[in-house]
Amino acid sequence: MASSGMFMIIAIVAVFLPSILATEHVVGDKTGWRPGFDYKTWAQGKTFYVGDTLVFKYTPGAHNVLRVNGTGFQECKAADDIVPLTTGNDVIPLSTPGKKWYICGVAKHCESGNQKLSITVLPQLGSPATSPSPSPTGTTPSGAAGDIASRYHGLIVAIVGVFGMIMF
Ligand SMILES: *[C@@H]1O[C@H](CO)[C@@H](O)[C@H](O)[C@H]1NC(C)=O
Ligand SMILES: [Cu+2]
Repeated sequence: MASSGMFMIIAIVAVFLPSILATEHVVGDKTGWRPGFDYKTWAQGKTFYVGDTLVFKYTPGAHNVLRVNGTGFQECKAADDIVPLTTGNDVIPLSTPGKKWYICGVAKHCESGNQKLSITVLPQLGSPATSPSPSPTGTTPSGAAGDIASRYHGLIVAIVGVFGMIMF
């Protein structure tokens, strides 16, 4: 009979793994944050989850990062009271789901250089709003949630479910 300590360990891993595996997205990858890069295509190849972070890398002073709304994104305009990020290694935690928009506020980088990023942040599977509670049968979400499950959460739910079944 396997020890319940084993189950405890797996349960603890299941709880903490999402934060350990939270993805750091370096905007533009090796290119970083500058005009003339296709951030739209860059973002299309990625999935962003609550708990992940965005990192904007650039030479300090050459660019900045402004969080804007959808209108500001289209028009390359930030609200007057928005404080730009300027360190050149700006880390932004994605703490809520939904659409997020960022632009560079230096010169005409946004207007002329298309230096702007729009992303959609998905809720973390495992949060009460989206997650079916782990069931003893170890079922994983399917359909629309399938791509989320394919990352790691579904697997963890399945493992915990199966072990729970074996041990109790
Ligand atoms: C978007 O931000 C601008 C300020 O840049 C503000 O005037 C406008 O009301 C905002 N729009 C929405 C839909 O919140
Ligand atoms: Cu810029």
